[in-house]
Amino acid sequence: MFIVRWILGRIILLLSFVFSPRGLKRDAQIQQQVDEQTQSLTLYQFAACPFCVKVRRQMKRLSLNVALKDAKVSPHKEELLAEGGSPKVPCLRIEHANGDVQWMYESSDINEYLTTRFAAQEQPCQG
Ligand SMILES: N[C@@H](CCC(=O)N[C@@H](CS)C(=O)NCC(=O)O)C(=O)O
Repeated sequence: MFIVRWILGRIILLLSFVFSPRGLKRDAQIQQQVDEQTQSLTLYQFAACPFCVKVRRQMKRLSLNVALKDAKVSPHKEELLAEGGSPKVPCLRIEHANGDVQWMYESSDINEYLTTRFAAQEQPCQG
């Protein structure tokens, strides 16, 4: 069973690499602002988890530089369980401006949050 899951994981990673989405292009100044905002985000994830791949692909599409933490290894694994409340991945840790920390589970919810927050910050139309 472990071998089958391992092979499936490698296939997922290979397909994701081959069909890697294009990242949207922003004006350098806007991208810098986005990079500053994404410093308060961290994705707890496993490399070959299909739900994590789904979120990472959306981050690539939106050109978001978000820190990744492998939740299979210490101390990230323990952090996720103790602070997030569940060992499940993907989980997005969001540090709000007022210092509050939110732990967002569910790949669809994470992608919706990222899209709502960042998709509008694209390269403005020229002319
Ligand atoms: N519905 C969830 C599914 C996430 C999920 O099943 N993640 C698996 C890894 S692929 C996991 O965290 N398993 C470990 C656990 O449940 O403790 C999503 O879309 O994010």
